[in-house]
Amino acid sequence: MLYPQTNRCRTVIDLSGFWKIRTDRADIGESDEWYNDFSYETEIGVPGSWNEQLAEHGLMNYIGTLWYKKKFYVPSSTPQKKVLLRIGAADYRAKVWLNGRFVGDHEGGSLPFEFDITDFSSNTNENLLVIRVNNVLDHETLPQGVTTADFQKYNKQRDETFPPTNFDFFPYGGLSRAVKLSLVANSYISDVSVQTRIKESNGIIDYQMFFKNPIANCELVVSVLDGDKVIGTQTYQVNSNSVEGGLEIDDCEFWSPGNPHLYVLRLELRQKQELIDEYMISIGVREIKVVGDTLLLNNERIFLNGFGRHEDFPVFGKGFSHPVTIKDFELMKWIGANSFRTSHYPYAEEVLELADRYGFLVINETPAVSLNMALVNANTIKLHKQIIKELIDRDNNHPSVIMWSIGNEAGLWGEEAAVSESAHKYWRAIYNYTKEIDSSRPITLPVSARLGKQDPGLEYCDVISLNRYWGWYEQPVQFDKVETILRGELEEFHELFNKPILLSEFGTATIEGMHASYDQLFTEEYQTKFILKYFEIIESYDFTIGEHIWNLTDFRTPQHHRRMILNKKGVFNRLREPKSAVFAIRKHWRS
Ligand code: BDP
Repeated sequence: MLYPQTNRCRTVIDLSGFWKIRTDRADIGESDEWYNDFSYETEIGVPGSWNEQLAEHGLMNYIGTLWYKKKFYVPSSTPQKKVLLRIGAADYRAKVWLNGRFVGDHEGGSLPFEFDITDFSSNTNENLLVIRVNNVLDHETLPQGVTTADFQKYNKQRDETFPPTNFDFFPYGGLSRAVKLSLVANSYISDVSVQTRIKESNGIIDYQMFFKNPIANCELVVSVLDGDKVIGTQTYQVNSNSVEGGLEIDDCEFWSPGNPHLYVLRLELRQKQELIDEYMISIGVREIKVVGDTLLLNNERIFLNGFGRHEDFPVFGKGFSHPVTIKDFELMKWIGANSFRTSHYPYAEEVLELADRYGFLVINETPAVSLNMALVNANTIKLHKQIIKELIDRDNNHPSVIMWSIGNEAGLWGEEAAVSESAHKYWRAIYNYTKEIDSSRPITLPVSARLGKQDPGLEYCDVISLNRYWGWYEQPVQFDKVETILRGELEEFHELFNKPILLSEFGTATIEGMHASYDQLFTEEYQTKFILKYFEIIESYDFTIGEHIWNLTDFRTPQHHRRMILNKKGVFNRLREPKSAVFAIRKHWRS
């Protein structure tokens, strides 16, 4: 699925703005036919989560159904015949109606979905778009939901959170990314998949293009542009729904964090001399691979400095914001980071587009966070595969994406099933499926300390990712023990698995303004000392390939006695103001 683009043949209409909503606490909207129209309760900003925006309407902790509506016109003056409706993300599931007719549905937050609404829309009258969004999670969703009964079953009453989750970030609801219409020709380019390779000093681009409704005597002209200059062209007859081919760039400028050089691939669909459709994508030529216990970018070793993050900001919740994205990228650049992980779900596409340009290396994660392996079943694995397919289809062309993370910390509740043969079967299947779709990128599966060396996440990955909190949750303040335990684990896992190791999470909750002259949890000094200690240990081994601090910023979590409203492990607070650790990190990473 292509990101909407306005160009010589396409027009995008962005439906961002104020939408009208109605909460459906009793879930009667469908039987009462709200899809035909409903009397609205209030307005809401889209994109944006409903929680903080409408806290005064009782939506702060709302888990349930909310109906959205928006009216729009399709201009009759444009020559395009097809109308595509694309919803950037609906957390967690959506049903869509246009002018009272059911258009389709989608399960899974954080990923876009698209419908051809040509036959549903009018270009003479006003159209009414109605979307039912529901954020209830259960045992078969990704992430999984959890109930009070589950907490009791696992003897975790004291750990109950509100809203209940088995993960440590807020379960926001709503249309968190833009809803857009694309007007395209009847016969149009529907998808593009690009892979790049290095052949000595040349770059090779292999591609596959897909079309909807191809017509006779059509050709596809593929050009590579460097700035304004066309440096290569190929022409193909379009006889079916797809075309495969490739181009070679002589003396290619390879993409890397130090030089994020982007070429443009321009596709023109022509019939005789008439241009029917076109699409442009930026591409970076680079290769990423794991060789032995090293990670190589363009055949050179690369070390990842960076962060785990969240899509989280006051009022917007998970809602995409251009300024906040720029701010976060500037902070990461300023501090000397070269990478981040999209913990714990796919981020907005604009984030990856910007990462391509800034030169950040991204570990792109699925929303399979803290899977309770006693609860997974055939439906979970089916959905997990569907999400991986949608994620790779969406993000495959970004040079910034260097790794897929197929989950995070399965078996967090210590359930026996997490190390059973069925857990192995599950992760083996997910790992193999991901490789089948994209063999060009390494795969990882970050693990907690809970399952030790038994963790299937150490086996079904190309890079071992460890989330470690020695010196915080365990052995607080005892840095000698932290050193012994962490070194012991790193050496043991390297010996056992001979894979590169990334410290994908480590950090301490830190309240800005708290200080102590001795080691004291929650102080700014403790965060600094902890992070520098981890750096020292991680960097003393050749087989470690990176250090990702948890977290770039503070973020909202469900209510819980272990959290002061937010998870305070950010090195910047939720408003992006620095805690003092950032100066020590910056000095270290930039030297
Ligand atoms: C890790 C999780 C992350 C949490 C973090 C923490 O991967 O989502 O926020 O711990 O406890 O286990 O802060």
